[in-house]
Amino acid sequence: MPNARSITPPAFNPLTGAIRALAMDAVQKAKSGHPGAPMGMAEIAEVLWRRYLKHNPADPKWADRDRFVMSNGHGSMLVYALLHLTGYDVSIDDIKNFRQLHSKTPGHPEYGYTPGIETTTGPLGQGVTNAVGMAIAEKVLADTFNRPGHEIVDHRTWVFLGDGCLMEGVSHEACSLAGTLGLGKLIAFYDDNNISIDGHVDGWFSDDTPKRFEAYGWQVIPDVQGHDAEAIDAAIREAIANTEQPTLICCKTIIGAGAPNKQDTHDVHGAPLGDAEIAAAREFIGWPHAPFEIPEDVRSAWNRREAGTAAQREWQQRFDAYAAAHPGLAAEFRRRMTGTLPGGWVDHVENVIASVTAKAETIATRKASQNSIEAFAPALPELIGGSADLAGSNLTLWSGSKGVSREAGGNYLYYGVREFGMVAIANGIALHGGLIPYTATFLIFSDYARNAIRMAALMKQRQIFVFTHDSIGLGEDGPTHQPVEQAASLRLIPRLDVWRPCDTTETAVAWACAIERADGPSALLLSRQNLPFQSRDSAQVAAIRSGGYILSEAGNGAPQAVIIATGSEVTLAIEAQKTLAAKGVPVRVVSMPCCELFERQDAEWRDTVLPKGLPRVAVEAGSTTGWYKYVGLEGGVIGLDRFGESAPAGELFVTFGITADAVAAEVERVLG
Ligand SMILES: Cc1ncc(C[n+]2csc(CCOP(=O)(O)OP(=O)(O)O)c2C)c(N)n1
Ligand SMILES: [Mg+2]
Repeated sequence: MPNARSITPPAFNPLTGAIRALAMDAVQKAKSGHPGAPMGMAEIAEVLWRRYLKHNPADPKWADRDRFVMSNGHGSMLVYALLHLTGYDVSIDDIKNFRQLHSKTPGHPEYGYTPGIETTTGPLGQGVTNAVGMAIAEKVLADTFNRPGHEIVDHRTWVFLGDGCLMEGVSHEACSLAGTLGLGKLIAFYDDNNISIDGHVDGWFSDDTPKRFEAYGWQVIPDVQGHDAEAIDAAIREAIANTEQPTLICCKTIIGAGAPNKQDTHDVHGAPLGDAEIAAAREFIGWPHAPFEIPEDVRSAWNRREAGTAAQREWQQRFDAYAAAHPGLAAEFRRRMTGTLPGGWVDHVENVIASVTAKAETIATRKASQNSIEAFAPALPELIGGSADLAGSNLTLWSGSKGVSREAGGNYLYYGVREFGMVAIANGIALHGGLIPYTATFLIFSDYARNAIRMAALMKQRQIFVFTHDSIGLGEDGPTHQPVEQAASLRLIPRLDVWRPCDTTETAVAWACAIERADGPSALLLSRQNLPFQSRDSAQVAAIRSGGYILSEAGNGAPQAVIIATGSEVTLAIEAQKTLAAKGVPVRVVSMPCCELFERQDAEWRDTVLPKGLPRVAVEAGSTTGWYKYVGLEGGVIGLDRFGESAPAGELFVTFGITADAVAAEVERVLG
């Protein structure tokens, strides 16, 4: 297809010249990286970052700053150039260290490495989805905290995205919901350069993007000349004026604009330009300075420290007036934004766990989870729930749930059937601060959300995943819905705590630990079917927080073996223990609701629970592979390494040999 795009090329100036030079020089020095997007978006970035973005480079954590997300994260050098030029703690040496070990300027923007980076981007489509979450967080917090005459939460979320983000399905999930919720303070710039890695996109991406976003209910500003500062400025003003709808500004750009021989080709997407082309570009854009040299007048024209400090001071004065009028709310806002749990939390948790334990109910752990939410949420207003259209199955609603809508805030998101979007949106909510998101679907569909789960862990975000229907125990829905490998595969994700509680008490403790865990996400794998309550003394209840503990010691002498079990299979382990006891074989039962937490305990605890040299058998209705690290090759594992079947649950456990008798027989086999 011929390229029928008519684009006004940039009128080069020193402000955008600085961005282009830093991008091409840093990529050249690193011998890797992506100069195309930074050079193609230089004008858009200059207008947004110098004229509109509300931020203070001197305080990147200012609560009411605008959030900026570079969803096309491969263009990281654009953000690093902007952070450096506007005065964040990103030095020219940091820019020279682009893509080097432990630098502040990693290959893709990484949350926690660089001041001013709001989220980790690179996995295309997720940045804009995080941004939707940030805009939702702003809306919800504004609804909670603002009072007449006191708009203390009032900021925008800005996004850069490219063809790749729009091709990724998750952008549909998120932008569709953003339209429904009317997120008027969300403004995205589409870098419409007609290029992705394989070349001109006409052969694989011919959507009518403006129509697509109009259909979502967005305001779309089409055909903006992306190298014309005044056209961009006018589009931004139009976007800001519309407070009822999110806005997509479609900017026609030339990838790599400024590289005279390579611009507008996929060659500039992700490779250094080379010395000759860089020299030609310097000439072309009128940038005579040496690599990494920024003239003082350019530097000061970019610097935003003074303006940012003044903007923050103005906000602080308004916040002080708010605090005088509403001291309780102001204190609560500060608490929420620092992520501190409310006063009295520890006692509250203890009371909840004591009362759950006293009730000793035999119910499904998904129901126990709902009871936990019901018990914890009133004390924890930052909890914001949601499910991907399975509220009635995941049991994520509680009596105080209020749905977030176009008209109002709330504490519950009806995410619709959008698992990946849900978890990535919730990452944005967590990153924004002030809220703790929990999200839910069937465990089997955690695979749909998987990369966003991984991103939560990578970014150390507090998010709680409620994954119900955790095994063949769900029964009749059959193998499409029965998880087999999901528990094991979630345990492979570094820094993700995976809980599979066996009863009401373990479920309440799992919820408490997940809420208290400020530096990473937790997944709660919960049963559809009822599970018997296990009785414990108070030391055992306390030991649940160790991730693995002795639930039932051998009653008839020193244990000859240990059975390790999780979730619904704990009861099989207890039955097997009785069977073996009757045969004169004393065994210990260890409940292991959270392997990751168990592994964070000291060696003494681990050796006490799982003494060296004692034969072990593990039982879990799922993939056996991971359990061999606990039982060793001489140990035994009762599990499931094939797909399930559609049938009543009880029949399935028997058919697949996941029974108390099978566990007992396996112990006898292991003991020889
Ligand atoms: C989910 C995901 N798939 C693949 C990639 C690899 N990748 C990085 S950039 C890119 C092409 C992006 O095209 P576009 O967004 O148009 O960026 P441009 O080339 O215009 O800068 C791809 C496929 C990725 N980063 N994330
Ligand atoms: Mg592109």
